[in-house]
Amino acid sequence: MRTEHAPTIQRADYRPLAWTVERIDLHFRLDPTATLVTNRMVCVRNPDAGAGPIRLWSEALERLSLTVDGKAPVSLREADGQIEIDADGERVLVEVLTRINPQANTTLSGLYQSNGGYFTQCEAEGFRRITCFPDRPDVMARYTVTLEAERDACPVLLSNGNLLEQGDLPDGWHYAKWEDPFLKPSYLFALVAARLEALEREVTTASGRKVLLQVWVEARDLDRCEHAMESLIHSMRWDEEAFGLELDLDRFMIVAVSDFNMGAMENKGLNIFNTKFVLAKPDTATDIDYENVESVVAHEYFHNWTGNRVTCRDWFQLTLKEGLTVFRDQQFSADMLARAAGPEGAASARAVKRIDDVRVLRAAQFPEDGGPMAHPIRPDCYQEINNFYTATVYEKGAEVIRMLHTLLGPEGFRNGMDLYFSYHDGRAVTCDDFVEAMAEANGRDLDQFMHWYAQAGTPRLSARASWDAASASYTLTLSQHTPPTPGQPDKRPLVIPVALGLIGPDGQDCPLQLDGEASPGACTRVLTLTEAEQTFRFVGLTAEPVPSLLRGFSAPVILELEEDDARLAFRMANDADPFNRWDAAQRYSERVALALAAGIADELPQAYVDAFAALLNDGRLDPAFRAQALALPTEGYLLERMSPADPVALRSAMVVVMHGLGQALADDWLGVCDAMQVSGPYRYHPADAGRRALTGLALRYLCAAGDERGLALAQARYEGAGNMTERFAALAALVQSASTASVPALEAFHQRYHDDALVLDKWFALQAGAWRWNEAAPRTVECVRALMADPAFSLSNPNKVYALLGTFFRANPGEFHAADGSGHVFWADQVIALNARNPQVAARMARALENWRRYTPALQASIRPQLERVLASEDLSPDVAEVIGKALS
Ligand code: 0A1
Ligand code: ZN
Repeated sequence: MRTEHAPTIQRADYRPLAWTVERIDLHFRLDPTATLVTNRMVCVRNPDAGAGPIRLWSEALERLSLTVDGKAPVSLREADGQIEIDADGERVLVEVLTRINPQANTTLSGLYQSNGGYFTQCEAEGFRRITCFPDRPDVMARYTVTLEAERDACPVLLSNGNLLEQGDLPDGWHYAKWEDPFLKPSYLFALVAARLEALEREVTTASGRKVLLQVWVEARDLDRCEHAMESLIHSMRWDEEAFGLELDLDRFMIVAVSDFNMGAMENKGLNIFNTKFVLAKPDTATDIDYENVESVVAHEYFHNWTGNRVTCRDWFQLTLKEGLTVFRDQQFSADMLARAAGPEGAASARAVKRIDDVRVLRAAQFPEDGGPMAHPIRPDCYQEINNFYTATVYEKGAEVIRMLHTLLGPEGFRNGMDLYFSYHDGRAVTCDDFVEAMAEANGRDLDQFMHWYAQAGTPRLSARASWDAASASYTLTLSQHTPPTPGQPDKRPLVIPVALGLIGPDGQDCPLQLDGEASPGACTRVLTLTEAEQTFRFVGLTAEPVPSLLRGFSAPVILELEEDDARLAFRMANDADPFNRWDAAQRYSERVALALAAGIADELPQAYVDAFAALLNDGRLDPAFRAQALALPTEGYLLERMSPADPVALRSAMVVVMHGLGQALADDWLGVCDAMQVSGPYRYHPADAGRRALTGLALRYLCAAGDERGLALAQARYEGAGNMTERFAALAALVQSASTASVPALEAFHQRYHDDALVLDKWFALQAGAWRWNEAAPRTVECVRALMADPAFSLSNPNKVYALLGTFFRANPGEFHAADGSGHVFWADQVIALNARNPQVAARMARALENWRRYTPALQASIRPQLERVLASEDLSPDVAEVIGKALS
């Protein structure tokens, strides 16, 4: 474990290293407890830096020897995981021999074992746990790697790039030698040595090169790789067409591993994936799993250009690769959905994807931006970089790129990308370099836009409007304000693209004409707000319109607009922008749920039920869109809108809403279940997925309402399901009801999938997320505790922890925050237990309570001692210490 008091690292302190590495030759003799790593690296003076020693980082390494040009170094200093070596001349050969223990490495960072195989994870700072190295992304070197292992245990030996040679060694061992022709930073190094088999495909790139694609998995999973392979091929084609970017290697490999901290990792030519984002077959994966596999495969593949060919100068620039790559994978998924939907359905399909993305942003990033961990997409400081793989860096970062795309237009954006690659291919650069390329390619000044990189907090956008009947003009005043965040009391105005439409009383969009313009133009246009407040006057209207602001969610802001029930219902029915139509429904639900939670209302307004009924029964609307529009906002988002946040009161309100909509519209929901049946064998297709999603939602409402017909239908659908999507939706509906029918269904499900780890994750998550519909039922925390004793559960497997504990802490606030404080005590116990094994996973769980000061005084009083207990616990990792320290500060 590293030192408890991690120093804070400042972005402003960046300095180039005096010595970098030109070439590195690595040799591994793989052994479960005593792997020998020989590192021969050619260190060269950095012409961009002043004089200084060679600096190497080292963590959890047993160093057996270190020489410089074959001799013991004249002067070597070592402190806090850093080694400084004085060296003469321009170029020296540094050789380091280290011994490591992959079996004992429970952090899953560096070299570790999983199911008897060897895997690596080096981003962000795992390479220093393999060998001593200047482990920073601005050190780009050429790698050759030799792997030696016992052939029986590890018949497959993989590393980055091209296979140079392989063969037998004495005593049942064998070896393989790999060479990566591209310069890369150490965080993109990877090796895999395991008993795996591959699904292979040979494809031809746009320029006519033949390349080999492989998906490596355990033999029993070979029948679950086809979708990942197809997703990879689609991603390759898309990047060629959308950005003119081609695969640059002769071979591209994806490897699945069941113990992995994150989703996947873009190591050069050797992507390593959490099995959750590779494996899919109809009997075990839901439509959402299929969708996730496609987008994660795409995300990692797209990193090959945005991240690998052009990488980050330092970790503060993480959003340079992550925000951009998330934006790219979002665009890819939207294009794939639109293509499948055909010309008629394309717009709705794109909106469905946009809604998904914004739902994630609101549920995960908005709370982060309003809490003690709030940081700009390019942070100014951190204690532990692993804590900064956040929704802000990823999802808000993608929104910032999307705004550039909106402001510059698709062609301008593409020109900017082309210029970015032409300037920076093969280099480690900054976010400024990216935005400068965008500015230069478009002849634009983007200085003010850069504030998006520097300011934390979710901006509030508000609008005032006035209608002047005499001149038939509509004046809209938009203003912006970003609340203070830790360390940033004052904020400057941002560049905010506001896509807007005006809806006439007949429900039709009005062509827009600003005062001073000769004629009316399109019905949706983008206004660019750059000041704290700006006024726009629209003319040529015949009646007072209803504004539809921020269409397509054109900026990651909170729109503060007073809209009464009637106006929300009107926009739910008429807004031509499907995103805003969905958003109107979300806002309406928010109003209703928060009024119930506050005790201002005790039942659902009839107009609300009618507005939902109208959407539900509008057969012209795409089922996938209806499923989105009829789903309630997440509790996480609603708690953010509640002050003080009272998760238990909110839960009671949500029960009333689910029950009320389920009961009032029971016949309609049943009708939907009937009308939306999908015939034929399962295929992952958005049209079928939309019908299944709407059916699943219908079953949830019906079961929440305790409707007998709905419960019987869910049971029948569970038993007759021909695929996991339908089976799981029916099971989820039963679990989210007061009915005892869920008990045998959960048992049957467990029996059927008892040896399938990924499916069992669903089973754990479902129970951890269960609401308590019945006062007599045990508290969910007791179920979670009992499930931890299940032989399939393990605190050492991140997927299990995320499924059971993560779901309980993050997706079940009504139970987690039960008034007796049992959830909070349990949380502290688990964070402490995880801290000793896997600090990254522990820190993620720890973050579940960071926004504790937003809760009611009673909850705060229950949470504080638990935060303090964790902070006082022994051997606290810097990861957890940073989270808890900030929460308590
Ligand atoms: N770069 C990967 C995510 C990733 C980040 C850190 C990891 O270990 C600490 C692992 C993976 C991505 O964006 O997909
Ligand atoms: Zn990424």
